[in-house]
Amino acid sequence: MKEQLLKIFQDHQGEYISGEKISQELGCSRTAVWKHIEELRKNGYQLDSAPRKGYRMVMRANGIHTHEIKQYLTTKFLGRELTYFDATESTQQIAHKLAQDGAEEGHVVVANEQTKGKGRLGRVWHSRSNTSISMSMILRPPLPPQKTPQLTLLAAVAVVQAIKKNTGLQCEIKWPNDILLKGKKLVGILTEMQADPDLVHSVIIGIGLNVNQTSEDFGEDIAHLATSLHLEKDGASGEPVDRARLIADILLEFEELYEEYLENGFQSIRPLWESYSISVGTYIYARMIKDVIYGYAKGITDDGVLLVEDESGKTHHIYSADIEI
Ligand code: BT5
Repeated sequence: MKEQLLKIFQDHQGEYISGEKISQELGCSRTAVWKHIEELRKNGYQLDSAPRKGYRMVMRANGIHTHEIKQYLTTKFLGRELTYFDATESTQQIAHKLAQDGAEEGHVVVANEQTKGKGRLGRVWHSRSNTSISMSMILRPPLPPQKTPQLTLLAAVAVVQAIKKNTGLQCEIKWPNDILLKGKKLVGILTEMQADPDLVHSVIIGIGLNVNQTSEDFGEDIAHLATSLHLEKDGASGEPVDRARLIADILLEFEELYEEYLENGFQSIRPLWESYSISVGTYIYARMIKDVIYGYAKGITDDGVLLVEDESGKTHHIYSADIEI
């Protein structure tokens, strides 16, 4: 109901709509309309009411509750089942549990704040309340385990395209899981799976995105390396970016790429990924747990493995590393 009500206000931006018209469109009583309006106000929406005119939305709340995302959602299956938290330790943790309990492909977990967000290798991911996006998608692809790193690359392409559509900003992908804007980290992607040696049960793709943070919102440890869409858009002077719309667009972009990928394989996605990548065609340091390789990044294989040629001409297959350019 709240989702439909938000849609009505969206279709009549800035205009008054009478309580009667709303009750007709929603098929409920005037009292029920009033109750829903009060709930929206509690969620942070500013709604004017005027005698004989009705209600008018003055300010959106920029929330990411299920109904706020669903008002924009146009996917077939991805995000149709959504679990939302005001705050949770990690959406990744919740998604793993849901997947174990049999959640279907396409179920998405979203949080307004994470208190124990995870990066790779036990690192921390900071997700502040009200300003960031933290979400985990549950997939059940018919793939062998070694192919699943490709899904990180798909997710990166989806996020870059959705950001471009929503803000006009062009981001860059740093293999394997970072998205940068003007050289600073904007997005981190964490792909994990539940699998037997030759069978994938589920893949959980976690996406952490800095949306409306100001510089003061980043702690000392990441202030020098992190940025947000708000900081880079219109010199931080513009309206906050609508997080719900951005989530809906990321899900749509990902769903389209995923369907294309399952049908035609990675070769149809690769040109897109390469066009946004800054880690290919240049000299890099690849830092692994025990080793560092310096060399020319020649490209990625169809399995998403980075190929680096060192100074002796030997080509290394890099499965996971931190890249410095
Ligand atoms: C990542 O790890 O970049 C993957 C981050 C995935 C986060 C999502 S949020 C939804 C889901 N639920 C979770 O609990 N996790 C996923 P990695 O490549 O290891 O990078 C981690 C490093 O990024 C940290 O060591 C910091 O240096 C830096 N960092 C942490 N928070 C950041 C932020 N908000 N913005 C930019 N950089 C950050």
